Amino acid sequence: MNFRNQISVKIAVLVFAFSSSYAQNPLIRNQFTADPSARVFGDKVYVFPSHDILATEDRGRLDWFCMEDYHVFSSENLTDWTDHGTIVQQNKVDWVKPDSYSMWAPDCIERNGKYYFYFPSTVKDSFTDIKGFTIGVAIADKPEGPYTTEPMPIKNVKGIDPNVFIDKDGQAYLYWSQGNIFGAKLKDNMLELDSEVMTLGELPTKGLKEGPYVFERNGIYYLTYPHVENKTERLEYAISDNPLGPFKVAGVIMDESSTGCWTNHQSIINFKNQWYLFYHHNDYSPNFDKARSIRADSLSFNADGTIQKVIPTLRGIGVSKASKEIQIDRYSQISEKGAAIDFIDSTDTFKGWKTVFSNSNAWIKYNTVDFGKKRLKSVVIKTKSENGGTLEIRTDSMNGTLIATVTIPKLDNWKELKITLNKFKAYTQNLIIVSKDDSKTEVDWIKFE
Ligand code: FUB
Repeated sequence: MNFRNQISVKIAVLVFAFSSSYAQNPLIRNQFTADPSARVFGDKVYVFPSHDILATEDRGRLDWFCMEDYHVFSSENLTDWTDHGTIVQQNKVDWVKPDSYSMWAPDCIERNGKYYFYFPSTVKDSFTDIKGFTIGVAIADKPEGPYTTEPMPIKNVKGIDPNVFIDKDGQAYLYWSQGNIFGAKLKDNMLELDSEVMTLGELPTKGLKEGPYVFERNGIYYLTYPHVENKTERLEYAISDNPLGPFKVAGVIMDESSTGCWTNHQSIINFKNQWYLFYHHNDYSPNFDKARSIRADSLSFNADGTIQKVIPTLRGIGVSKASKEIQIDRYSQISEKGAAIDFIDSTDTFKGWKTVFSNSNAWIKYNTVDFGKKRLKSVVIKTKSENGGTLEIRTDSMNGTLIATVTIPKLDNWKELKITLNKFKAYTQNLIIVSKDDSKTEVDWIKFE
């Protein structure tokens, strides 16, 4: 490769590695992601998800999960996520069957300044006495890598969905699943089991259980897991006063998906004194639920330590900056009639969504927008309209302060219109966009300048 080519490859890698997406739900906007394992390392949240891709005739198994690598993402503010690129690939791990496309749900944990990334995959034929799924480890000095994979998987582990928990006394535990949920102590080297494998058998006996994720709060050990109680997975939890149980089933964290996504998969973190649930849904692939996208919503505890059910939202978490494009289709609330969400281009769902207003007084509410304190003078709205229309932008409620009235001419194609603000309201505001006529008017995003 000549010098010029080397430079352009380096630039391409840099652009890719630091590409950001501006998130509500789903968090990642340019690729499928699933099974999020979120971790707080230093002052950032890192998410280690699975990476769904679509199978083809010569890649994976059609109509099934297809995963060949892992990326890691990080954020300081839960709004802007940085993709640090690929950290582990199936064809670069000694023990992984390279055409298995089975790099399922992973986890990562820090110990003594090293980052241990645990991932399941299908082991090469006659590589160990285990057939099918087992679990391996890759180690790095920084959460974003580079990771070096161990040549052999962890001995005596058969299954998927690894999760590692380190207790206050320094003892580490590995959990995984294969129909049931299993757990064992890990040695200090984080690479070998240090106890018998236990089946955590106090969980529901009927219906698949997988995806364990354990955390501790106020002396209570929470074992969270997706479980098929009815038709699809819902997120449940059990509690104990010991990391390996016995556990007592304690409740549901998130109900089954209302649109039928068969899997869900969770992790729970506390970041800057707020608890968050990370999970997934097939937002970008409504007709195929093996191509999923990670999401996050806030989570709260009752005084007795039980978990309040989390209702999935599109708005998700994080503060949106008024000066960046605000995707109001990731709404906090929407009127019952006259406002709907649709893909901008159903043949390329990663182009995202739009809001479609079709009735007078239809509205959409978008919470937690930071206007800062420096006066912003105008609003820019990317819109189109069949016959022309009027939208009001208010803060707080339908009767809140009217900050702009946007008169939109008939527009067959998307156009960015800029309108002077009537009023400026500083700091954090909730926005309400209200249609003032019955014409079909569409909005891609709005921002303030
Ligand atoms: O992503 C593949 C599998 O789907 C995961 O390992 C399970 O937890 C389920 O989410």
